[in-house]
This record gives sequence, structure tokens and C-alpha cells, in this order.
Amino acid sequence: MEYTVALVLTIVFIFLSWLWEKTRREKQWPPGPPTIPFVGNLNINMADLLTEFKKLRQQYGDVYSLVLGSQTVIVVNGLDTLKELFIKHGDVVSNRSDSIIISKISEYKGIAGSSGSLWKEHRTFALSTLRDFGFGRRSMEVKIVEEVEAFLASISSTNGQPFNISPLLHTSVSNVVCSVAFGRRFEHDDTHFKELTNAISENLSNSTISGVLTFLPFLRFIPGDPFKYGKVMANVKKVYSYIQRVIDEHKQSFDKDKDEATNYLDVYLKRQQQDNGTESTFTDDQLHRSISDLFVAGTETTSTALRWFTLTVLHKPEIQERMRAEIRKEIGESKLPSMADRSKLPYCDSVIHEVLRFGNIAPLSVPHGLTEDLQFRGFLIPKHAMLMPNLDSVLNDPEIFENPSEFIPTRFLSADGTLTGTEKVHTFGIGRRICLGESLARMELFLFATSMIQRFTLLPADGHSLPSLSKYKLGVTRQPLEFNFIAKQCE
Ligand code: HEM
Ligand SMILES: *[C@@H]1O[C@H](CO)[C@@H](O)[C@H](O)[C@H]1NC(C)=O
Ligand SMILES: *[C@@H]1O[C@H](CO)[C@@H](O)[C@H](O)[C@H]1NC(C)=O
Ligand SMILES: *[C@@H]1O[C@H](CO)[C@@H](O)[C@H](O)[C@H]1NC(C)=O
Ligand SMILES: CC(=O)N[C@H]1CO[C@H](CO)[C@@H](O)[C@@H]1O
Repeated sequence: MEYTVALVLTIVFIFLSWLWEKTRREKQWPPGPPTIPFVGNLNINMADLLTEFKKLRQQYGDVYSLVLGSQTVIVVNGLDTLKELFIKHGDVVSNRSDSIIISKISEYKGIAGSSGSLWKEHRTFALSTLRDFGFGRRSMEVKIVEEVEAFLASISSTNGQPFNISPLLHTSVSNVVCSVAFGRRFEHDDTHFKELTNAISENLSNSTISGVLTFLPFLRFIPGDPFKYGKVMANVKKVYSYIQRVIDEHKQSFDKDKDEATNYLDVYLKRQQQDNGTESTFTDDQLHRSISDLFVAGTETTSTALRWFTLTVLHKPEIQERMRAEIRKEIGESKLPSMADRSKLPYCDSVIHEVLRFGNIAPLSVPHGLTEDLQFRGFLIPKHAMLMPNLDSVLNDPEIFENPSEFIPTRFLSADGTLTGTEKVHTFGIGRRICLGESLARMELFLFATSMIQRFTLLPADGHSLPSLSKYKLGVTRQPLEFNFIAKQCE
């Protein structure tokens, strides 16, 4: 008995000393708010993180550190500083940082959660594969347009009744990923598919896994699962096994020797065959995780951007009208807009860029890790740190964008009506890990947004007030609040 008590006390003592050490800021690290023993800086205002980060930047400069539970977080602000760290020191800061999502959900595999040579090899493969099919090319556009048509039909079926566009956008955008990844799409009323795509994004963005468990991962061991760790992991398994089933089915029907590759999976299977007998990283496991990554990274982000688009043009009917006038003048009423029309629609294009800036979809990007300690601007960034690229500090910088809190598409139009200054919109990240799906996402935003405006007038619904443009919910993405509206078919 006494022995057990002593043992427990020893363990508790060791744990507390470890936590005491962990929650201190070393002198050489970038500055930051004073730490509290055992808590570190967990007392900062997490409920309004973006505002808090802005205040801390004013106080401590472009690079500051926070000790959040057992993680040392370095927040990096401002365009010059972000570029200097993530481009100039790209060889040191392009690991993915170790957190519970990376270790338990991606298990360091796939593309978004891997690092080092595995990441390099599979990122290169993914980029070239997606490019060959047409990231930016015609065949990719065909897949998107097919989905745009189904999207317009679904909007049409609302018959002028108020509706919430979020589930529809979710289905449409994940179907685009399905087309690209497996070469198949699902019907809009396929409830099983809906449930699965919702499960991925909801479970990751709306869960303690991306919140408290990132900073205090040991809390998952508390009996009774108060942080729903077990539940989320069970859902992740469900989604993984579904994706595995789709892969297995496709394998049966695809003849690697004869059939032409028309999607990501086909190209991967051919690569596996080519590598057969050699030591290759193109394993089944890696295939499965890479495809899951395309879903996780490509769905919530793109549908959130389209929700910001919808909400902003509901608030500003004059923007809708000007877009519609441009579309009708340049391409008419019946033919759907295509990527080839983009250069003829600079105003529409400026609206899309402003949506990416103002929508600020992934304000803190995705955390990076380091491969070694780094000396940066006179501070030591320890290699165990988690680097947070604060993209919000660029997209809302009044020095770069005048009146950043206002939605003003014409900021990207020069006097002669051509696009200008769009390269400063760093919504897709900065450096070697910049979003892999950027060109796909840009095509989706352009095609979905312009087609919707060509066909429908978006109006607030009676009795439903629109949420303010300055309100949002912050998960992994920064989302507008839910709203209902009316889509009136244009005459
Ligand atoms: C508006 C839509 C999108 C936004 C705002 C967005 C933004 C981002 C950001 C900020 C990152 C992190 C960059 C970093 O770690 O430094 C990222 C990574 C990534 N994105 Fe996107 N993304 C979007 C759409 C997509 C789409 C459609 C796909 C693919 C189907 C995709 C696939 C990925 C992947 C695989 C990564 C991980 C890259 C890596 O770790 O090397 N994204 N994205
Ligand atoms: C997030 O999760 C909580 C608790 O599980 C739930 O009540 C809430 O409705 C969820 N929100 C969204 C947007 O899914
Ligand atoms: C690799 O080669 C073996 C024997 O030649 C064959 O049975 C197997 O199906 C091949 N695997 C792939 C992925 O092509
Ligand atoms: C960076 O990633 C590589 C590859 O996963 C890993 O071996 C290495 O330990 C990581 N470095 C740090 C400091 O975590
Ligand atoms: C925390 C959370 O959002 N959990 C959800 C995960 O996905 C399943 C299936 O859709 C939902 O039932 C959970 O509520």
C-alpha cells in the first residue's frame, strides 16, 4: 500500500517537474507574454485568437513565442518576416510540426502530414500528377463544370425558397475531389456520402483534437473520454475504411496494362506497378493517406471560400449586379463561363481575389516544424517548436491593403480595368509547403461563383437576417456564420 502511494507520488512529482520545465520560456527564444508555471501562456484569449495575436504582435514584434501547454509555439507575422523565414530558411522550416493530429491521424504519412524525403517525393508526385491531368488544364475543368451543372440544378430546385448553401457546397466541392482522386462522383442526395464528407471536416475542425488536445495531449488519457478523443478517432477510422473500400473497388476494375490513367488513383497504381520489386515508398498505406489528404485539405477550405463569396455578395448587391453585367456582356446568358473567359472578366476575377483576401480562409495556415535549431533575427527558435504562419497579419495589413476590414474588389483593378496587386493575397500559404491544390481551388472558385451569378440573383430571405461580415467562427478554417437566403432564377 505504502509502496503504491510512494510510486504514485513519484510519478506525479516527475510529471509536475516535467510540466514546470515545459511551461517556461527560455531566455534566447523570441519574446512573449510572461508564463505561468504549469500553464505557460494558456491564459491568452483563445476565444478571439486573431485579435489576441494582433495585440501580441504590437507588443512583442513580428516573431514572438507562446508556451501553450507542452507546445512551444512561435507566431510569425508580417509579409517580410514570413518570406524571410519560410522562403530563405525553407530547408529548415518545412517539416510538419509534431502534434496529435499529425501523430495519431496522419501518422506522419500522406502529403500534408509527412516530412523529409517522404513528403518531398509524394508532394512532387502529386503536383505532377494533378498537372498532367490538367490542374490548370482542360480535363480538370471538364470535371469541375460537370459538378457546377449539378450545383446549379440543386439551387434551381430550391424554387425561390430560403435555403442554407453549406451542405450543397460541401457535396459539390468534395465531389470535385472525388472526380480528381478516383474518377467518380456521387449523387447530391447520397446520404452516406454526405455523412462521410461531413464527418471528416467537422471532426477535424470542430473538435478538441485541433484545440486543447494539441496543447495538452495527455488529457486524452482521462477516463470517460471528456474531450471526445475516442469518438473522433472512431469516426476517422470509419472514413479511412470507406476510402479504402473505394480504392479496392477501383483496383478491381482498373487494368494497369491496358487502361489509360484518368485520375490520381490510376496514376498511382501504374507507378506502383512500375516500382514493383524495388524498395518504393509508393505503398498502399501512403496511397490511402495521400487521397485522404486531398479530401481533408480540399473540401472545407474551398467550400468556406464559396460561402464567404455568397455572403459578401448578399450584403453587397451592387457587386453581384456588376459581375452579372460583365458576364452577360462578355459571354451571354446561356453558355456557362469557362476558364478561357477569365481574362475577359477582370471584375469577376477581382471579386474572387477579394474573397480570398477578406475571407482569410486559413488565417493561421497549417503549423510547420523545424529540422534543427534556427538562429533567426537574434533569437533561437528551438527545433521542437511549432511555427504558426500568421497569414491574417498579411491579408489584413493596412500597409498592404487599404481599409482591410472592408470588402472592396476594385482594390485589385487598375485605372484601365486590368487586374493588379493580386500576388499579395497569400491565402494559400508561403514557402515550400504552399497549398498543393491552389490552381484547382482557383478554378473551382471562379467557375462556381461566376456560374451562380450568371443564373441567379441572390437575395436575403424575409425574416432571416444575414450574419455580419465581421463575425466568424474559427476552426482550422475561418468560417462565416450560418445563413439562409433566396436564389431567384434570372429571367
Ligand atoms: C480556397 C481553398 C484553399 C485554401 C485557402 C487552401 C489553403 C492551404 C494552406 C494555407 C495550406 C498550408 C500551407 C503550409 O503548410 O504552409 C494548404 C496546404 C495544402 N492544401 Fe490547400 N487550400 C485550399 C484548397 C485546396 C485544394 C482544393 C486541395 C486539393 C485537392 C488542397 C490541398 C492541399 C494539400 C495537399 C496541402 C498540404 C501541402 C503540404 O503539406 O505540402 N488545398 N492549403
Ligand atoms: C460542434 O460540436 C458541438 C459539440 O459536439 C456541437 O454542439 C456543435 O453543433 C458542432 N458545431 C458544428 C458547426 O458542427
Ligand atoms: C508485382 O509483381 C508480382 C509478381 O511479378 C505480381 O504478382 C504483383 O501483382 C505485382 N504487384 C503490382 C502492384 O503490380
Ligand atoms: C523532420 O521530419 C523528418 C522526417 O519525418 C524526421 O525524421 C525529423 O525527426 C523531423 N525533425 C524534427 C526536429 O522533428
Ligand atoms: C466532434 C464532432 O464533430 N463529431 C462528429 C464526427 O462525425 C460524426 C459523423 O458525422 C458525428 O456524428 C459527430 O458528431
